[in-house]
Amino acid sequence: MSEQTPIETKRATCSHCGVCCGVLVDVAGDRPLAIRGDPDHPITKGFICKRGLAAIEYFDHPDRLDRPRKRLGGRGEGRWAELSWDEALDEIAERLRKIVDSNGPEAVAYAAGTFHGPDEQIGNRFLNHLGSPNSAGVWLICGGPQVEAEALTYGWGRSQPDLVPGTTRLVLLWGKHPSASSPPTWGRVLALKRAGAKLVTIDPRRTREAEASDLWLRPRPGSDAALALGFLHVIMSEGLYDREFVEGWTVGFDELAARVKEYPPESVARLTGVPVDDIVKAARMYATNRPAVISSSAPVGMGRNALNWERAMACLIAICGNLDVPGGNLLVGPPPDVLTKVDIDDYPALPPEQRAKRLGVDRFRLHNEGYERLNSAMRRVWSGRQYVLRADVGAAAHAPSLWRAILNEQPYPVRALFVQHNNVLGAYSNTQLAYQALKSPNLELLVVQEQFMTATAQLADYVLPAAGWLEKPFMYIRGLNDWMLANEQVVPARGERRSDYQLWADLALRMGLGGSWPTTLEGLFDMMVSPAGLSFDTLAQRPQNWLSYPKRYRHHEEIEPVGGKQLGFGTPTGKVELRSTILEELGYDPLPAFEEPLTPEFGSPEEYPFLLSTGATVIEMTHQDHRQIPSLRRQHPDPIVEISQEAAATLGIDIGDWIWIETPRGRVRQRAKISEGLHPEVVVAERWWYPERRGEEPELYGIWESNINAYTEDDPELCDPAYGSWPFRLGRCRISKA
Ligand SMILES: Nc1nc2c(c(=O)[nH]1)N[C@H]1C(S)=C(S)[C@@H](COP(=O)(O)OP(=O)(O)OC[C@H]3O[C@@H](n4cnc5c(=O)[nH]c(N)nc54)[C@H](O)[C@@H]3O)O[C@H]1N2
Ligand SMILES: Nc1nc2c(c(=O)[nH]1)N[C@H]1C(S)=C(S)[C@@H](COP(=O)(O)OP(=O)(O)OC[C@H]3O[C@@H](n4cnc5c(=O)[nH]c(N)nc54)[C@H](O)[C@@H]3O)O[C@H]1N2
Ligand code: SF4
Ligand SMILES: [Mo]
Repeated sequence: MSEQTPIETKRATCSHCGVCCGVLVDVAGDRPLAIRGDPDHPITKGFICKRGLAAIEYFDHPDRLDRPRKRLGGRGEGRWAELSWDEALDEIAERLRKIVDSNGPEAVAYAAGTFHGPDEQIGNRFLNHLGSPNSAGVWLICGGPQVEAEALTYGWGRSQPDLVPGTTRLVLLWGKHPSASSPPTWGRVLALKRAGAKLVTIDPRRTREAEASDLWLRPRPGSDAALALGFLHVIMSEGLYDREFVEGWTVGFDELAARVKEYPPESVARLTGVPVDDIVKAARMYATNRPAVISSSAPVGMGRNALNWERAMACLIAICGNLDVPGGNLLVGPPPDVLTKVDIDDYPALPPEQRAKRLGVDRFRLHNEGYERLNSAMRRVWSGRQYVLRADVGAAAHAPSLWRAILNEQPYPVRALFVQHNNVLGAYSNTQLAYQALKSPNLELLVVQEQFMTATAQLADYVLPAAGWLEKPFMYIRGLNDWMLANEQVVPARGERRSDYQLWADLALRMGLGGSWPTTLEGLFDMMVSPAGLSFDTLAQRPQNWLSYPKRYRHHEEIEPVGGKQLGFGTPTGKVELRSTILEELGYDPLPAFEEPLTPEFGSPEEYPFLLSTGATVIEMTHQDHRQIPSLRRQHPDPIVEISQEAAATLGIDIGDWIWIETPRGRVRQRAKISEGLHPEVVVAERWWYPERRGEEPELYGIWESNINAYTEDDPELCDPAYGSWPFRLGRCRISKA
């Protein structure tokens, strides 16, 4: 950079996590110099966290991938040849064509992680046009169960906490840790509290949220569905629900009332470990302090009870009159005049006979038939718009079934896997099985697009360098937000880094796929905003670079333009379905219940006395990302396992001791943190890898040494029976000093 290069300040959107904070970046030529929060951003109003502040360190990191590479030796040997993008794309397209010709398009699968930029999971568009139903990924254990449960119950997407100071009277944080996972939201919760709202937290750990609460419940991990049914029991038997709403707008109330009779507080106390008085008190507080908001975790309570918990919570919100009211849980839909991520994914392009081949749907039927039924019900309230529920949520391939299909070639061979923004060997459960699948000769082609070498990338045939969010334009319309925002890229992509979208556009061209494939991400964004008479540039450059839509409440009371009837809900009955028609039609229990989440064949309490929870968010890292960023790593140098004071005393463990955490599948080492107030039966371990170690086999950055996900369960028996979420946060373990 020359002395004279002028410094310009550019607006951008941090995409290190889904909070999407607005930031200002000082730039000289093609170099970002400094970053800070943007006080004029409509939502985050100047907030920036440690990871956002470290974004330039991330951009400049010497280990960032800058050139495509191709494997020379065996998978994991670490011998690579660099090649150009064109060479890599030509070769990949050639191999892909052969695979599709011999095995059909379903032999091509895709695994993508959580939000890391505006083109997240954009490969879905390619798969739909290729004819493959096998887009897997993390949604089934991230926000998926909540979105699905609310869609089944309300016919609407995921409800948004409408935190309104002076209006909202209670906030219930249920397995939610916003002080780390969404600090701007935590700020709003604290402001509400100052304005007089009550705060209730339900978490096995004594978090900051728990400490700030008027009431903290400390359930055993995995028992939340029982707790929610216990709340329903109290509220229904004491008549604390909203009679008018229940009578006018719900179906299945009597059946639900009969079901929750099986969950009196005394039984629920035994199942959850929460005292009877606290169960009753929390239920009464939630029902009587209206309007109240429930903000629940994306990734809690998975496995057999994923939908049970989310459905029970959806019923609670509805019967207490907190649904779609000011200060409650608000229903929001896609902006009316632009195309969203859902439209761009283009699910209708996937032929019905291919949808039926999706891996896992023989068992987890919501992901095929259920999705079609949801769509036909929901489109009525969505002005005929198709598939407003994201297909990667509602019609996803089941990742544990994908690994098994690769290994067993059943029900058919899977020959190619594309991975984007997803460190497979750390993200899923039982990742030793995922590892075997990625190493299997049955998998002829493994392509990983990444920013850094990871254990997953080490096993790839091609590793392609990914541009980060400073290097690509931003425009994000999840589909269920009431606003959207656009900004230009801050700096040109360094080296040969490219956006995730670019890979698919270039491959689509080579494969001669249908659909429109603009050559750049900006071009794709133009396509999305053109119905509003806008172009990406005009929106990104104007002083107010966002579109927002006025909040609407009580959508169900609106009058339909044709017929003059009230709109109702987007379910088959047009009402809030406490008893789900779609679950019943598919042969599942139509009412929420509680199932024992674990059975002794997956670890007996005698041999494995602790309940294992994994991976609550920490502010200095996003999942497995940021381990290599020095300023952040210094604050969290080692994998941390939280144990209770009681367990530490019994086992003679001190703060900072390395301890073994052992499940029936194997053991990992992490450093003990004595977590004051943690449920004494509970151990909370992390996912971890060591970017500073050797990447080649057998080390693979120490992925087997400290990554708890290597040894958790993903057996289909333990997954949600209808939706497929695996029990990634729940197992049994024993611990000892290492
Ligand atoms: N035990 C346990 N397991 C869990 C969880 C848990 O709490 N406990 N949480 C689950 C949840 S909710 C989620 S969402 C998943 C997350 O799991 P993943 O989606 O795998 O998340 P990350 O580890 O954040 O990111 C994966 C990789 O994306 C790369 N990356 C970052 N930005 C980009 C980009 O723009 N393009 C490309 N191509 N690559 C990029 C990073 O370098 C990183 O290696 O993990 C799940 N797994
Ligand atoms: N800093 C940071 N922010 C992030 C992310 C990140 O990795 N780092 N990831 C992003 C993503 S993809 C997601 S999905 C969200 C996740 O963020 P959140 O939805 O807030 O979820 P977590 O922090 O994973 O877990 C919340 C709490 O659940 C508790 N918990 C664990 N098991 C149980 C249980 O069985 N019952 C109950 N009631 N509580 C339980 C944990 O102790 C933890 O405090 O955060 C997003 N934001
Ligand atoms: S990483 Fe931090 S600054 Fe970036 S979007 Fe998430 S919360 Fe905001
Ligand atoms: Mo997530």
